[in-house]
Amino acid sequence: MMIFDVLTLFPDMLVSPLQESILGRASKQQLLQVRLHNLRDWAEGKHQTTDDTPYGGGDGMVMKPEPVARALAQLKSKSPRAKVLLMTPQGTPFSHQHACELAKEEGLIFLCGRYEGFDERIRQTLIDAEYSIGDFVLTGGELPTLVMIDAISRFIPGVLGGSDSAEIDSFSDGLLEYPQYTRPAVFKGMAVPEILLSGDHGKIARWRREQQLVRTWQRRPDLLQTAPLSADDLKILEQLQRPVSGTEEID
Ligand code: 4FV
Repeated sequence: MMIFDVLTLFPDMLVSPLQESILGRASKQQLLQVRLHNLRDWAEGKHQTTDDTPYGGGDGMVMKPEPVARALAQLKSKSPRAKVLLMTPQGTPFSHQHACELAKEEGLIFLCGRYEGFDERIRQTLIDAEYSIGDFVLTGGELPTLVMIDAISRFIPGVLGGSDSAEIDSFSDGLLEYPQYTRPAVFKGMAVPEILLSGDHGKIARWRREQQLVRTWQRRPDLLQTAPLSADDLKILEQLQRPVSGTEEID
C-alpha cells in the first residue's frame, strides 16, 4: 500500500479533498493511505515557532530548519525508504511521467512550504526531490501536494477501478486526448461526428489518433518533439503543415 505522509502547518486544508470520490474510495479500500502531520508538533518553545526573519534582511519569514529536521527524522524512522519531496516554484516541472515513476515508490513524504519557503539547508540535506506544479507563486505547498497525490494515485493499481487506467489517458502516449462525446447525438444544433456513430472501430481509432495529432499540433506542438510517432502519424502531421488550398479533409 502506498503511504503518503504530509508535513504541513495546515493539515485541515487537505482533509476533505482526500476523503471525496476516487481518493476517498482508494483510502477506504486500503490502496493508499495519507497521514497528515502538523509541523508545529516538532517546534520548540511555548509559541512552537516554525519560522523566523531572513538573514540579510528582506520581507517575509523563512521556515526554520530544526522543526523540519526533527519531523523528518521521526517520519523516516517509520518509513526509511520513503522519498522526501518539496513543492516549490524552483522545482522540476511536475509531469505525467513523474507521477508514473513516483507511484512505484513505497512511500512519499511531502514537505509543504509557507511564507518565503524553507531555510536552504533543508533543501541541501533532507530533500530527495523538488517539484513545481507551475510558474506561479502559491501561498503554500499544500495545494501542490494535493495535485501530486491525486496524479500519482491514479497510477496505483485498482485506484481508477475497472477498465479505466492512467495508462490510456492524456500524455500516456505523449499526446493530448481526442475529443469525447456522449448523448444527445445533437446538442444546440451541434451533431456528434458521424464516424463515432458508425460502429467501425478501426475508422474510429484512426479518427481519434488524427484528432490527438491535430489537437497536439495546434495546442502543444512542443509535445510532438518527444511523443513516439508512427510513420502514419508523421504523414498526418505533414499534411497538417501543408498549407490547405480548399476545405480538403485529411485523407
Ligand atoms: C509552488 C509551485 C509554490 C512558494 C512559497 C509555497 C509556494 C510557499 N509549489 N509549485 N508553484 N509554492 O508556489 O509547487 O512556500
